[in-house]
Amino acid sequence: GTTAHQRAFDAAVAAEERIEPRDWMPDAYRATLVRQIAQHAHSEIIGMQPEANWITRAPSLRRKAILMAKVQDEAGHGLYLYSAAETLGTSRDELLDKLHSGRQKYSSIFNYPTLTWADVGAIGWLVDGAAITNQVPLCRCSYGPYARAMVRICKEESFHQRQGYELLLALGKGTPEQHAMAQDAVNRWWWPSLMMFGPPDDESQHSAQSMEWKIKRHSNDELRQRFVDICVPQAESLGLTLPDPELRWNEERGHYDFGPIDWTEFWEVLKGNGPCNEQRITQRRRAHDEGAWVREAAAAHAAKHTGGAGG
Ligand code: FAQ
Repeated sequence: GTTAHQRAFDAAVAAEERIEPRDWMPDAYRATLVRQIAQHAHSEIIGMQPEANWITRAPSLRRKAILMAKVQDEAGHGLYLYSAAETLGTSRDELLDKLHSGRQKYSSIFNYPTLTWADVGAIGWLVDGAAITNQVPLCRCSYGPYARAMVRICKEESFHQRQGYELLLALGKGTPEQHAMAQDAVNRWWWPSLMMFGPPDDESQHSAQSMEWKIKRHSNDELRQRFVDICVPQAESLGLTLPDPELRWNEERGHYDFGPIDWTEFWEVLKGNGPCNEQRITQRRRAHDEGAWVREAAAAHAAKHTGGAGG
């Protein structure tokens, strides 16, 4: 039979109340949140790599300062999210260990290379744009710490998206070479950005349950459609095209129709076979190993300042 705990949990979710760390929650709810929040945190940290690739080569001091601030924000987002995951009873060490050993995922999008400066713009416009579309509804997630982390993250993501849009606008209205570089970047990032929303609804194993628990508020396909509808007019004002000949307004649906997504490519990237999977995880492990002395020093410092009893 249903326990009193389960009934209280169901009632809280139904009433749009927040579930907090000390509240009782079903084990599967906890496990789903750890899975999603950890994957999200890992994405922020791994997501620093493609853009960091261009910090030393940013074309001006202004662009360099903006890009450094953005990449630093992503580190911050990763830290809020690891903290949110820790409220569910996992440790950061455990989560990082799962990332490094391939037992937890990070977003497919960060396994693509940043070949030109225009990629920094395309990431801001499309990747951060997709992230915002996905994450604004997560501000209403039933789990309090995740929902609250999302509020601040979304504000910062909006700045990131504007930064990318403005960068692409400068290139799009620049020389023919700059315009071509911007168009090439958009051509390469468009389809992988649509894959960020996850598999189609009929192949999304977690969606139905996550929506019932009010962790997810919309299905993967709903959010993907919302993103396409936002991007089409933005591409027009950028003077750029989206690489999909089937993209057209559907009066009846009130949405843009778009061409088929290459789901084989998506699943291959998830299996580790994307263009940069190996490079990203190798770099992540190296950064972690090289940071060992900082963690040890911080722990020693903390132990000293809590009366020396710690360890
Ligand atoms: N990549 O049953 P579903 C950012 C996995 S934005 C990799 O539909 P769910 C900002 C999924 O985990 C990116 N794996 O799963 C930024 C599951 O496998 P599992 C991060 C994916 O959870 C910008 C399986 O496929 N944002 O970082 C992907 O209901 C620029 C079946 O899928 C978030 O993580 C994918 N694209 O829905 C940073 C947002 N899609 O776990 C730096 C929060 C699906 O059983 C620079 N997450 N999978 O092994 C979510 O909203 C959801 O987890 C979805 C997936 C929508 C991603």
